[in-house]
Amino acid sequence: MLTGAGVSAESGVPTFRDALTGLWAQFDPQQLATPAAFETNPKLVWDWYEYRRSLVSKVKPNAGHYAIAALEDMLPHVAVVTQNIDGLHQAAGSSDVITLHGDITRHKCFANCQGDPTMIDITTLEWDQEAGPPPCPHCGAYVRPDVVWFTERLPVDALDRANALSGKADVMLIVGTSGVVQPAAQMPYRAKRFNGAYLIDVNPEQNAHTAIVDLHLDGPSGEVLPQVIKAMRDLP
Ligand code: BV8
Repeated sequence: MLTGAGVSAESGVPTFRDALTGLWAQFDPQQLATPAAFETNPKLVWDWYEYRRSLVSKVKPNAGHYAIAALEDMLPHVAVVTQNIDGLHQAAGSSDVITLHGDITRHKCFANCQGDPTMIDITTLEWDQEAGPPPCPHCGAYVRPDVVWFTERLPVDALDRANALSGKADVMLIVGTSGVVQPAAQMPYRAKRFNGAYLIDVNPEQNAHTAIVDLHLDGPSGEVLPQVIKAMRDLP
């Protein structure tokens, strides 16, 4: 699987562009989700992630996440490569999830003062939350969310494993992604080029991958994927 924000839309998690509401509405995501933006205005970026983190803490996986998890009992090996930072695939029971862009519930030192990554448990910290991000208890640098920002390198192990699995996929289900952000958007091309994989896109809209897929399932993943599971179960 390659999944994006669309698979979590029916759980109430705003897609990346929709998350730009209220005081963040006037910003382009690539302006906010960058180390430069955090250095320039740590409170603005921190508060945006705290807003999204509070949203994610209130939602549950939807039927699309559960259908993806159910595939594990029906197929020899299912892996989920996700761009999402909401942890909903894991919450739905998917056991092999590669989080290419990190996890909004985790935090680390912006300077990685104890080595990359220097994870920080913010529940153990006391600070003036109105002032923005807490200081790192080791070095005093700001604490940041453990997500991959634009211009930052993806976690090497996650990217290597995602590339390896994509290169030997027989089937790739592409769910809920506009297919714009790199290198995640490369995975379907790798699957097709290196293993002639059958590509299936689940998305109510055309997107950057529509041109290369073998099958486009035009609908919300929370409705389409349970039907796919049912059809597989009803197979003679
Ligand atoms: C890097 C974490 C380099 C933080 C994110 C090559 C060409 C051009 C540009 C680049 C390139 N290589 C690198 C770049 C730059 C950049 C990039 O790709 N820019 C794009 C915009 C052109 N990439 C990077 O900077 C990456 N880093 O390359 O480092 C490097 C290399 C060496 C040394 C140093 C550096 C890092 C990219 C990661 C950025 N972090 N997220 C956070 O979330 O805040 S990206 C973030 O945006 C998400 O994780 C996701 O990846 C992306 C949003 O895309 P989608 O998930 O697809 O969501 P979107 O809203 O766009 O679309 C939703 C879709 O769902 C729609 O199609 C909709 O129709 C559909 N949908 C809606 N409802 C449903 C549905 N589908 C099904 N069911 C529904 N119900």
